[in-house]
Amino acid sequence: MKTIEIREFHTPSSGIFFRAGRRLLSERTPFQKIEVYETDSYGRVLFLDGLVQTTEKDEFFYHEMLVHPAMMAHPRPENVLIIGGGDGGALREVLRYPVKSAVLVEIDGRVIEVCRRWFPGLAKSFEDPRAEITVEDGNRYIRETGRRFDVIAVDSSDPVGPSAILHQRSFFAALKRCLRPGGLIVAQAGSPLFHLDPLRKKRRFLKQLFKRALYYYGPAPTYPGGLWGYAFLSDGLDPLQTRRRRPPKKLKYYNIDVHRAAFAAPEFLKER
Ligand code: AG3
Repeated sequence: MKTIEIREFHTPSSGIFFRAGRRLLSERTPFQKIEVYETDSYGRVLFLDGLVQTTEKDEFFYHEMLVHPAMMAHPRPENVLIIGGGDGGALREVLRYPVKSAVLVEIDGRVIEVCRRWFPGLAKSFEDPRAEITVEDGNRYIRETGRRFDVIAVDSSDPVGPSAILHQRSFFAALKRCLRPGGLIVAQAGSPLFHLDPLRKKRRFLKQLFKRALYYYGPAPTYPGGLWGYAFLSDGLDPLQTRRRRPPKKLKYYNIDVHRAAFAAPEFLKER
């Protein structure tokens, strides 16, 4: 059988490769290049501009860890906003809670359509009546909307291309204004192994903007370094305060013990 080999370089001399049986889709949109491959080991894999965004096999680590620490830390998350996340995975996790609405703002409508077709396990969340899908520039949306949210999750890609702005100070300052009192923000924050400098820089401005700017970590087998960082931002809520509430059923990674452990700083990341 003919196979295709696809790779993402994480550094000039290392990265990840997949042998794919089939290329299911490759297309250029006004924003980026979208590709979907069928692989034996990871199932379907979604690439944006050559960077692995999600795979059927390991997406649960990232989507559960992006969403549940925030949803569990907030006492009553009713209105949720997701910036990016056009594959629907973060939305699926948010909708496991009894929220009133979950607004997803994705810049590239084609990502949503492609994932509806090729990643039904993620994109089924789009059919939920509580989901409101908006195809728009997230950075513009947060500056123009009058809506306010209890939890905001930033499910961006790397700080290049259309996602670059979603890693900047001005974006987080504007995002903060979209919070209801007591609200909180989580954002994917890159690889602590390979993106430590930008992580440090970001932490500096986040600490100026929020009373609490914490990092937590979780596995991400197909992302650079295999360990992923997330920022937890609030003006009050402490993610480590124990709650009686139970997490949703049938998760694959997250639980209360994982939650606590995720906020522990690994030795190599402890601040000098
Ligand atoms: N968002 C984070 C993707 C980062 C991947 N980076 C990389 N492969 N270099 C993922 C979106 C999934 N909802």
